[in-house]
Amino acid sequence: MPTISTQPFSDQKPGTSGLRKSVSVFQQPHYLENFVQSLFDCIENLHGQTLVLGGDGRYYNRPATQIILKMAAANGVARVKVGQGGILSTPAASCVIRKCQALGGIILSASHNPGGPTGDFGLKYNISNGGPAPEKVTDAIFARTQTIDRYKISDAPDIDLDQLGESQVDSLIVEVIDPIEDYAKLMESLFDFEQIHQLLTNGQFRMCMDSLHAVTGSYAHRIFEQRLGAPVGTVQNGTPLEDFGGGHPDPNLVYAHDLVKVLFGDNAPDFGAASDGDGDRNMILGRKFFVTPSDSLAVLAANATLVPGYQTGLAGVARSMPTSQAVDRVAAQLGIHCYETPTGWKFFGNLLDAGSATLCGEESFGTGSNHIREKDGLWAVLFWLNILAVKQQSVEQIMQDHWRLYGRNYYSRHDYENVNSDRASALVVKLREMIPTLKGKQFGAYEVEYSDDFSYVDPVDGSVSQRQGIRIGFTDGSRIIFRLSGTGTQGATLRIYFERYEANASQHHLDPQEALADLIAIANDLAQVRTVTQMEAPTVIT
Ligand code: VG1
Ligand code: CO
Repeated sequence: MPTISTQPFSDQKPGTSGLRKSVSVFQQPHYLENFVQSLFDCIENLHGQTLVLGGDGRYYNRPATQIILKMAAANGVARVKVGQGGILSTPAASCVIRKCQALGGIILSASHNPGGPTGDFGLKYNISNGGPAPEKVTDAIFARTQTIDRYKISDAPDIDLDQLGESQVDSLIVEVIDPIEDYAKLMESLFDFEQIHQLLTNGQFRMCMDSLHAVTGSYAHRIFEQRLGAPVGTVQNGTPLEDFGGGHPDPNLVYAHDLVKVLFGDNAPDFGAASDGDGDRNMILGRKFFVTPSDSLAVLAANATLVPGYQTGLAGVARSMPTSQAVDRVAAQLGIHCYETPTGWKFFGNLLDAGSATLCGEESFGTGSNHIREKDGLWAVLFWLNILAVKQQSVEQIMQDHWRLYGRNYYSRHDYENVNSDRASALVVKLREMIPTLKGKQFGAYEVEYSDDFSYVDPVDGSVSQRQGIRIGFTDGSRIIFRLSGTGTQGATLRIYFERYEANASQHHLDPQEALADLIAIANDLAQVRTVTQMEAPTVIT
């Protein structure tokens, strides 16, 4: 079996969600191979095991799949289940890993980052629970990439990824599977498909699903149009493309502009949704109405018992630290615990495995549950449809009622993309220095109650993750949070998160940017954001 000698690349440290780099970086000789061999070297008892493999279909998905299959063969893996065409959405991969009790899986995706020859590519390893590898695993892989000097790869020919069924690369059995079937069955076991079918075919309710030319196109066609009977055309931008049609496959008000045009236009449908490159994010819209991801998580938690898969109630909920505290209020009402974790889905895995949390969410358009170990875009859309089918109310009505009951957590995130990395790091250092001086300080109507750099102790395994974002909390519960992105591939992305609680129902109709204007000004002032970023305004506001 050919063993190829190689030299380390210094930049193979996985970020918030796997290793993400531009395609041209991944295409360098030995780059992908080094990382995959480092991963294989870190997996105990790889020999004779089953792995799952698939990606979001972006440019370089197919060649990377062939390389990984040949390396799996050379490293003694017994069986790889690979999605047809090399495709598996991230949630579907998690579903398959769990269902076939695989040792783990490799997901090829840079998620919401643009694709194509000049876009990004990525690789993520998921462990046997179906979830992203925890930090101790990714740290070990990175350490291995720094000393690697050889990798093993079979010289067998490429296999046919389009033909369902089994074939062989040397002694490795490659099983090409339908990427949708197991996932669709799982969805059917959680939601009331009959009731959703009635809603979608009653002649009154209309929905629009925008797959942004990314991986959920085929999943959405099969589930919404074929299984649930929604009219053909319900799914738009539903043909997966290697470059996502040149767009950002990121479901927010900026990048999902086609959907926004439909839902905020004349004769708008009742419900709109979009998902990202690899299908784990979701955006929910009503007619001329946007649901923030943080509010969406709170609504799902408050209404979970209306849905068959969650009718016995929730064990607990979890949210990433920058996600708004809307779900905390629901948890308090339900008498269940709300966990606060660092950004990144990998931190939810232990809580889900331990049965401590049932629903999880992030402000970055990620929502999910214990049905798999990844966030799940179409799952969130089906969850909303199930609630709408039971309640027979509009999205806006459900949200207004929710705010009346719990109060509204005004929320927004401002991103400054492609900032000079040194300047961005300097900003964080300066804020860290400021932390001890802030408590008790008054900024207009706001008084600082606490300030820290968020640190998390995993309640299950005791592992500690430090420096996860600078928090400034005010006495009225408002928060400003600063952190640098761990998924970008160009310069640094500064994210600033704003949150303010409003109990008074007569104040629930404001534009979030207005409602948060004072906090936005405080953040600018404290961190000198404009000067540091040399930008007048954020590049993306969500
Ligand atoms: C971003 C989001 C985070 C999410 C991660 C992966 O990370 O903020 O909440 O888990 O992307 O999502 P960062 O480090 O750039 O803020 V995905 O759908 O890109 O896998
Ligand atoms: Co994603």
